[in-house]
Amino acid sequence: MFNLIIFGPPGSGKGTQSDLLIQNFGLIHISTGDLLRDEVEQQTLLGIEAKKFMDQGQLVPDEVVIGMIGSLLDNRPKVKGIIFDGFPRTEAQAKALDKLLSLKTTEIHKVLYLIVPEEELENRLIQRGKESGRSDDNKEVILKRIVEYNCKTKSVADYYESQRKLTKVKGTGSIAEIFATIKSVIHPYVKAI
Ligand code: B4P
Repeated sequence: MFNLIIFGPPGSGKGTQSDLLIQNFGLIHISTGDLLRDEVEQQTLLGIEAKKFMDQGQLVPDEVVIGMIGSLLDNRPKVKGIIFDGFPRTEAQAKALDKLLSLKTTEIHKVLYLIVPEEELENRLIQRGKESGRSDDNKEVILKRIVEYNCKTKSVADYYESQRKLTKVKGTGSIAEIFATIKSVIHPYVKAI
């Protein structure tokens, strides 16, 4: 089993590159952003609570997100590997993930850190907001999400650096160029399909 975290600030391309990884490597994809948006759309209790945080550009509380991932992993049969996209976003989430995976006698093997300058992040998300109408992709909320990332999420990279699992990847350039770099990093761990 090969477990990968795709890490980076909002708009760095985590979702975009995850889609290519699924197509090329047959890994299972777990995106906490997508899971939370599904809950919001279905107007579940969790979704109603989560929306309040998401619309303010804040992180959803750890216990909510960790609980969601915990039950998801429990319901997964054995798979070739998992891409975690947008999770963990705090050190508490990272430690909880290590625990959940060790119960399944597995671990995180690699963390890819997409590096993108702040101005480019803002431009990408403003553009996506125009095209998709996502309620958190407007300038005011985008700036709050970037602050939240800098305060609570960025340091998660140090957690994985200390475990020697972190690889920084230049997240600017064409989507294909970035994916080519990612492929070269993960090839030793997992075969393409
Ligand atoms: P997410 O859904 O994870 O959203 P994101 O960080 O904004 O997007 P991502 O980095 O995946 O960017 P994408 O590829 O789409 O989170 C949304 C919210 O959910 C959070 O703010 C938080 O409230 C909550 N949440 C989620 N997980 C949580 C957790 N673990 N704990 C607590 N709260 C949590 O790319 C963005 C745009 O850039 C796209 O339009 C794409 O087309 C474009 N793009 C991508 N690559 C490009 C490239 N190379 N060049 C030009 N454009 C590119």
